[in-house]
Amino acid sequence: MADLQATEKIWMNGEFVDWADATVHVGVHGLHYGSGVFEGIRAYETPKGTAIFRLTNHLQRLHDSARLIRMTIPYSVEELRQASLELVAVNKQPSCYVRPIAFYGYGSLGVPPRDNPVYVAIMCWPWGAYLGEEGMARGIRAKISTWVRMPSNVIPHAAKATGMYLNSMLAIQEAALGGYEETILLTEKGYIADCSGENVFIVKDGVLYTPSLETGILHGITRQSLIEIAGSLGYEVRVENLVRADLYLADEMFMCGTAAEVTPVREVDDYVIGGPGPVTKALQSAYLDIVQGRDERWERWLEYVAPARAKA
Ligand code: PPE
Repeated sequence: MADLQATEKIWMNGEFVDWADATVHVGVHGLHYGSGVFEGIRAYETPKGTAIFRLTNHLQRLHDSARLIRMTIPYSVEELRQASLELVAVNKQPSCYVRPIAFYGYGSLGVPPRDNPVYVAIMCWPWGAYLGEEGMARGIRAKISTWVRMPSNVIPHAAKATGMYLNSMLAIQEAALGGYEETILLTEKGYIADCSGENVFIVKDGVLYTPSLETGILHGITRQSLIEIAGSLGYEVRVENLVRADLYLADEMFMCGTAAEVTPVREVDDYVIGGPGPVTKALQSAYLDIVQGRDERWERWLEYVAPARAKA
């Protein structure tokens, strides 16, 4: 994973500020209690200029996440959409990762937020292959975590909430210490949920399978996009509960997410699944064609960055 690479500006509470000035007080509520929501979005270079993939859908999910934690974001989806497009333009990034975040700011401390304002920021920076170029090409080694996915009656999973990621962090650290590149979390009942930052698919006898939303996974926008793309390529996709043996016996397996895109998995818990298979390769290349504007049938998912209007 790449180190955070600074760009020029960050959009913060309605204005563009210099990267180094986008700071908060150590007393902000969000820092103490993980009371925030965020998004991960990618902008890609396309033949028609830079476009952000499914930007509006991501920002709608940000608003939904906030609603689930009873937080009101003081900017509409449309305002955040304009801010994101302008930010990418102002920072002159042909392709980058875009990270909006909203959290309770400085006011009172104590668990229930009271007069705390909601701070909103959007950053963007270059972020290469999440699980490495080699992982994209050859597949990664994953380990099922001993940490269980936080049940949806603990924190609702449809919320991409900052505090939730402590669960992911424990799981990925455990896997990394064991020499694996990613981790897969199970539900309390032992069903496959998702990874530290990706959803999961397997292929068996030519059919694609992915866990259902009832396992408490994040409603991945990449997962949903791939279900539609796979359908258009003529593959059958079944959304159903999977157990670990389904992974060990899979013909193919991959993880997907905004950051990870479509990353093949070649081993799970040292069971060899094998290098990227034909279905994984077909979906990976279809996805990369779509996000990079090489497939006009999916043009509706691309939101173009106009040239910078004004420099803040
Ligand atoms: N599950 C989890 C737990 C998750 O964090 C992500 C995204 C997904 C599934 C896939 O969601 P989507 O991006 O909508 O397809 N993880 C984001 C954050 C990664 C990070 O390390 O930070 C991402 O991919 O941007």
